[in-house]
Amino acid sequence: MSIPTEWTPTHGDPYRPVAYRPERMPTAESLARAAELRERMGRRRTVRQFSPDPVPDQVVRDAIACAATAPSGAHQQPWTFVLVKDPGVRRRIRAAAEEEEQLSYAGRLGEEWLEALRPLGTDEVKPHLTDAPALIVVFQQRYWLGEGGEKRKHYYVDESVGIAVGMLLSALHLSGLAALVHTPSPMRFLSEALGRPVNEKAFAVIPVGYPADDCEVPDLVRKSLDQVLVEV
Ligand code: IYR
Repeated sequence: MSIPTEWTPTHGDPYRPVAYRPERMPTAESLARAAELRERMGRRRTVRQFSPDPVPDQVVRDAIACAATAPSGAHQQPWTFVLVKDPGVRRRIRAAAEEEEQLSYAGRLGEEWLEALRPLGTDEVKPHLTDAPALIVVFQQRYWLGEGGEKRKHYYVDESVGIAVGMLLSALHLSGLAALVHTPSPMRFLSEALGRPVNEKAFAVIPVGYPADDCEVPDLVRKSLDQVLVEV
């Protein structure tokens, strides 16, 4: 293995392969780990009622570091994670999100969308944005912006950031924290509230914390493996 160095843009660099020889996991261990992981992941629930109890900062930072190991188009790693703990900033984000959601739930979403959401019990009130002790606001870098203002295309940005968010949710859950993927629409206000550069676009707001003592979740059933897997 080469010694890891600080990342700098690799655009146009030659291909420089290095050996990759991970130790092969014995099948019995693979089976045991896979079954355990399936069981643990099956216990993850999206939480909308959070305890205000603080979470260990390092657990959240480690989860973000896990997310940032995601594969990405041309390895461009087109993501920025903004960790917001400041109560004033969280209050401003909540106020702006609720302003948009009021319009959404009052009709902007349309009847079909509102019916799809009904079993989830969501509405325009978003207490999780101020109750959860931390928000991770995920931004996608739509293009690369150099210090002198040069721009370069980024590829498969939605897919890359989506994969990273999946890995973030897994890492948070397996580290004992609850989370919610919140996508207020439109999300432009987040760039302003967090002073992000023009090449970044908000992707999701992820409140993180512990479930409230009286937390409830919808009585959801997941599709069975048979319903989602086709083997050919
Ligand atoms: N963004 C709104 C509406 C919403 C949309 C979907 I699709 C959801 O799965 C849940 C909610 C909100 O956050 O309430």
